[in-house]
Amino acid sequence: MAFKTEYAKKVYAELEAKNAGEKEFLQAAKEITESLEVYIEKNPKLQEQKILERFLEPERFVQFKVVWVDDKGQFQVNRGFRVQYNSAIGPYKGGLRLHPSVNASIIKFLGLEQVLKNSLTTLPMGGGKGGSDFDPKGKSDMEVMRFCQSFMTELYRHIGPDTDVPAGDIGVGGREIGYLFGQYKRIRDEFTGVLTGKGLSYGGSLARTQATGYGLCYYAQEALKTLKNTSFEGKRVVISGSGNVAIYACEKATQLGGKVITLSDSNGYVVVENGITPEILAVVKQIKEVERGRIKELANRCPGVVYHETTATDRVWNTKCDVAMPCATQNELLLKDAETLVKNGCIAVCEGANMPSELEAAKYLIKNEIIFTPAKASNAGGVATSGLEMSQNSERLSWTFEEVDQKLHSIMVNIFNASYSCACEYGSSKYDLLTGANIAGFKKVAEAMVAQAI
Ligand code: NDP
Ligand code: 2IT
Repeated sequence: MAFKTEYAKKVYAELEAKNAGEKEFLQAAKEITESLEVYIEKNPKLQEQKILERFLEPERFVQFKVVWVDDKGQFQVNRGFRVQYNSAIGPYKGGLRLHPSVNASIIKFLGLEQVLKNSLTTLPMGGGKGGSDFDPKGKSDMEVMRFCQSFMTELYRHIGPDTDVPAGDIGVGGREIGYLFGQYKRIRDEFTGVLTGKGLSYGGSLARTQATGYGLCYYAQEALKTLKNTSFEGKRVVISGSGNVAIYACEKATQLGGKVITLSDSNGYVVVENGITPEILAVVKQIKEVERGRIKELANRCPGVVYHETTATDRVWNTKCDVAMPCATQNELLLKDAETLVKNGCIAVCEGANMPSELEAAKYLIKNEIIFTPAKASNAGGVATSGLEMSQNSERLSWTFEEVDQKLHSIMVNIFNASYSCACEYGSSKYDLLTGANIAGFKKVAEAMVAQAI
């Protein structure tokens, strides 16, 4: 175990015993605890206040049954979750994930990450996360609608515009948010900003769809400039995933002069040696957003696209690149992938997904002075723009795309500066944005928790 202080060691051991077997949750908690102990050591009052014990325990965790009827008239049963992790600095805020792998461990890891991420945005949002093990793949629109309505029939009692504001995540986009919002409104008889990522005709914000991917590139741009005195111009960029985050990261990286070579899904990846042009990306959007198809299909529709089935050895990270952007899911970039990337000359790994790199991979990259932008900082643009959607809903106005995009840009620059400055003060080196982001996010939450005795 890499803990330096007895305090952190003890708190983590207790957490491990209480949450036995929750692999992803313990992974996130360990990473965060390792970072925070440096800060707590310098602020011993926080230890007297038992701040780590208080911070790591979620305020509330609900699990519920979701019963719905499929197109064949058969009952189906899924499990729904919401963790309301921390409300010290604002109402709980965070997405809903629909994926068969969803369980308590995954929801708690995402909720814990969200607390620090939301603090980094500087907007008044606490952290929460939710979802279900429902698999939207292969389901009809009507099945998704019936599932969402049933899910909200339980969730509505736990949320509200000043209590807890969910949004999208894996498997939850505009369609699902519409069905969820409609059901909440029917039950509560109120039209409020209870969800973000809404459609533009009923209170959604311009640029929310693009925000996570664009924000990731804005953050990466600052990191490239500050740490390596360079930019996206002419860089080979390897992106994993082909969902919301991956598509808009690809769009912005290309606009900033990069050449995006790959996209992927859970079956395989496409390589486009000459770079994914706006025309090719339009086909990707058609396949993924409209047809809900597989990335493999791109090879049938565009020349110059080669499809690879992903295996233990044939991995998207084997593609030679300058910048790697994991934008699919947790633990998709392993230590061996980090080693391959470094060997092939990669200078930056910028996380779009939540916790896409296993901890050993992140440490290896930082030690080798590769730019490593941790998810909770570099993918905060999505939730930041959700925060801007909440502001627009509160004042019953909507801002232009340019206004929102410009605010997003300045938030991402601020997040970079805050995490970089804490990396320089507390980290193992100026490349240690992981420690930097954890401490920068934690400071405000800890101060508010102490003040409120929560
Ligand atoms: P989408 O559902 O739009 O896309 C998810 C993508 O990741 C798909 O290409 C999917 O492929 C792939 N994927 C999912 N699970 C796996 C898996 N187990 N192995 C390999 N690939 C997988 O989700 P988003 O783009 O919204 O989310 C992607 C990541 O970004 C997640 O980690 C999410 O938490 C994070 N994130 C999202 C934000 C947002 O605003 N949407 C904000 C901040 C972070 P397949 O179709 O084969 O499943
Ligand atoms: O992980 C995340 O930050 C998100 N899925 C976005 C959450 C939000 O409330 O917009």
